Amino acid sequence: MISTLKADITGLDFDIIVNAANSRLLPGGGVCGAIFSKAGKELEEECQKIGHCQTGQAVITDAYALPCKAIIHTVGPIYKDGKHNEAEFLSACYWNSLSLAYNYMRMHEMVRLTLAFPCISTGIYGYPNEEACKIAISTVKKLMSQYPDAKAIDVIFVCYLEKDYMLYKKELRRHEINRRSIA
Ligand code: AR6
Repeated sequence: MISTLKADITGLDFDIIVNAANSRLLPGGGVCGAIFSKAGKELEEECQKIGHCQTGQAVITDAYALPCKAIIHTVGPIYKDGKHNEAEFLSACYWNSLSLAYNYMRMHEMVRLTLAFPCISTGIYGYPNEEACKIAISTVKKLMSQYPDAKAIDVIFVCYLEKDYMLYKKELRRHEINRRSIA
């Protein structure tokens, strides 16, 4: 199932939450800063051992003091003008995070898994919100249609801002209407 929620992602006890990280896996600001400060120093230590993550890629760590079980750190693109493969990189963030979550689910012999995404790149990295929302939803839908086993993952788009929450609700409704009209 794919859904949306307006909340602070750091307070959620879903199985995995996703961090909108930077390539050096340092605390930074935004949702990343909040995740690092609530998870505790050990998260910084684990991230420094990993060292680096390229734009569009994702890595997984323990969640330490956070209520979730694990954190996936993915590095979104810095939005320039839309002509620097920003859409491909943003889509890769969602795709690679979902793939990691799927492997985690299999490795831990879980039947289902809950995965919470923030609106990657739409804060400090400046990605236009509506476009980012469309890419996020269409990427998750595409992966699930190519790999039906991944439907065991419940994806929750966690919006901090009301405007993102409205966008996600509208876009998810649009997909639902399309699905019904195809069926
Ligand atoms: N829970 C859920 N979403 C949040 C929270 C929260 N607690 N706080 C902010 N958001 P941003 P980016 C939303 O700037 O654009 C960092 O310094 C926010 O409203 O956190 O990918 C990193 O280290 C927005 O919708 O991430 C990188 O250097 C979304 O999270 C850089 O910023 C993403 O905003 C990454 O920039």
